[in-house]
Amino acid sequence: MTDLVRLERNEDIGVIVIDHPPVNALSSAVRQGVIDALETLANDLTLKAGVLTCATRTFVAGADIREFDNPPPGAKTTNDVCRALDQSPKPVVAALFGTALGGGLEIALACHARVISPDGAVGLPEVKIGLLPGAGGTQRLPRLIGALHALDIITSGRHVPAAEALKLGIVDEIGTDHRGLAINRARAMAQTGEMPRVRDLAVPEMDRAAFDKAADAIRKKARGAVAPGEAAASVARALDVPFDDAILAESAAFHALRTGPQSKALRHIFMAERAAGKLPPGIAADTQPWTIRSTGVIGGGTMGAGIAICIADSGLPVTLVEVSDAAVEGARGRIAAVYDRQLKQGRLSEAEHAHRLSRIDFATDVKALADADLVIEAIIENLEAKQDLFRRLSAVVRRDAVLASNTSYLNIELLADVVDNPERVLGLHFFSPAHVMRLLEIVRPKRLAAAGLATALALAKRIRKQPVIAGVCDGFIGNRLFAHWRLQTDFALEDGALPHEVDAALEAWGLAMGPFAVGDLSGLDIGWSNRKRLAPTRNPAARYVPIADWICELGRYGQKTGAGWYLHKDGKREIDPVVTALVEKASAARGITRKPVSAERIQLRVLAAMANEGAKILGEGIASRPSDIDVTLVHGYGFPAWRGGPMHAADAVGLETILAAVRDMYAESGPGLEPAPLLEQLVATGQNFASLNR
Ligand code: T1G
Repeated sequence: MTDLVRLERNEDIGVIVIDHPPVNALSSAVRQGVIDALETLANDLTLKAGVLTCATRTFVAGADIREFDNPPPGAKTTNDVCRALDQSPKPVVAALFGTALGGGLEIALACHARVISPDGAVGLPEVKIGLLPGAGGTQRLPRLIGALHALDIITSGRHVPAAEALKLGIVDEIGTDHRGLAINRARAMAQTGEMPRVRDLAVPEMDRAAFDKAADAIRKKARGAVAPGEAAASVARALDVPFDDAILAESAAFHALRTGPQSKALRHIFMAERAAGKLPPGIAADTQPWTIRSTGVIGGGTMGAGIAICIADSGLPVTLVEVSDAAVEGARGRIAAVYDRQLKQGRLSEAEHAHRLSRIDFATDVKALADADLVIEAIIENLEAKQDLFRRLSAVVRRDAVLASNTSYLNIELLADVVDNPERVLGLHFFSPAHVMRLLEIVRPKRLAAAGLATALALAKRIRKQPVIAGVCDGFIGNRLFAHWRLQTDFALEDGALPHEVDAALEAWGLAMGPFAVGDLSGLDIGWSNRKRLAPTRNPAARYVPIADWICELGRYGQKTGAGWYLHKDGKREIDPVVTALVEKASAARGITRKPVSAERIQLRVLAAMANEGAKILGEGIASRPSDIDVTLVHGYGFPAWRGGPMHAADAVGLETILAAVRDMYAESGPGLEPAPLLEQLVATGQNFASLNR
């Protein structure tokens, strides 16, 4: 045994305890320790049975992701642990709690029974990091709960709460004293001699056509991600391939995915998410956050209502302030509609529905926030209005109350200027719908106290948001990159592509929906204002000032006719010939000879524009590391996670190629698209963005 795994004794039961904080990840040393403990259990005549459990806060949360790039040579695998359990001469019962995930659930499935604590959950989330369960999960789970349920759990990667796990048959019992229950169950099994092995069970009969249909739907929904389809194929093998052969095929598929680009990208995002949630270099890692007990939100429109819901969902009380009783009723209605829908969908119980609503109070005077620890404004995107509000708040709330703005691009420094204590002013940029989108840009003005930043990170964790710290600039990180992404798609129109060709190119690249199709959701006229804002503030000589007007002409057409880029019929989109003719007419009027634009060129230029702007953001100190930019685009803008974000994807293409594309774009489109000095420096020194992630 290693010091990460110990064998405790409870009379005639050997309790194997894994103790590898923080999540008991199955590292090579832990796997070896469990195998050694099972051997001791098998050879100790005073022990009649075993229990497998963990110390600290959770049962094993999976194999150790940090080992995947360089697996220790000759180390025992998780499959070896499962084989040792299969070969155990004595029953072993798993005592689950916290989140028993991935390899953790797989070793539990190789045990002879499983008990779980009431607040525990199980899952096989490997697809979320571009893998499939590689230690028998695709073979044992179908044998326990049927192939269709197993297919859903394995290809969605979702967590299964204890009650559902019991109902499905993944676990045998639920109990607060999960370890005591497991000991009793192990002792009883030793006495009766029963020790069923999941591998020996037959997969329950089911409708194969239904399974195949579900598997096909999963492949279609994966939008370019390969792991879900591979996982489905492995589950299918449980239906008609002998167990040991299917295990070999599962292992082969696992290793092919582990060494492939998509899993590397998804593991990069997994680690990047956690890095982004930490205080940046230069601030003491143990900086304590201020205490947040009560909060206020000002403005009950779509954003303000969504932010209030986030806060209430986290268990904190929130007072939403609007300008009038009528506006309060509007906000109340927006909030109730969200919770009523969740109740109807079965996502909330009646009691929880009432609880959450009870946490939200309403007022029409900011004086109601006098005791709030944190106030977030979500009023009109107008600097003067926000400054006026901050002046009034400064006179009402406590001097140490955090004042945050949800602005999506205004200069937070100018808000800090007007309050009595600028150290507690920052930006909390939520993404619409605020109660759904995970990204939260924490915008850090120069005078923000370290504890203020720590407070924002702690709040993000509490309201289950993915934080990214951004410096103050026009558009912070996400909107700044997005503006350049959209500029390239408009340039593609001018060069000769049609809207549906641009959408098709980017959807083939992994986007859920192309930019013009997205535009149709909000209406042609929306969003052009963002483009117009970008163009004149940069350089009137640049090419994109005229195109901003050109695109706005189309926007006005959309406004007038209510048309979109597409005709939408029965949930399908078709090209609108009127709009296509408009695009061609606008080009002709500008004397542009349109020529076909390849999907590859559209994809490369969109990526290159984002990577170049990302390099400028890094050079200006707006983002601490390239992986923060990756997390922003993945969680806020639908960038395909299996490409790892724009900076990781640019590394994968090669920065020389990226820089060459940037230089071409600059030559064609002028100021604002200059190659970033950092990008040129990385190419000149043979480095990449990954070398800057620390
Ligand atoms: N390996 C290594 N480190 C891990 C880890 C893992 N599997 N999971 C978490 N950590 C680290 C994480 O990096 C962070 O470190 C700390 O633990 C707290 O994590 C064979 C091959 C368990 C729900 O995909 O979903 O098993 O930043 O901040 O919010 O078929 O972590 O403190 O240094 O996320 O409370 C499958 C991934 C692996 C689960 C806890 N398992 N982890 O969430 O804490 S593949 C997973 C999570 C596998 C088998 C295959 C979450 C969590 P640091 P945290 P949390």
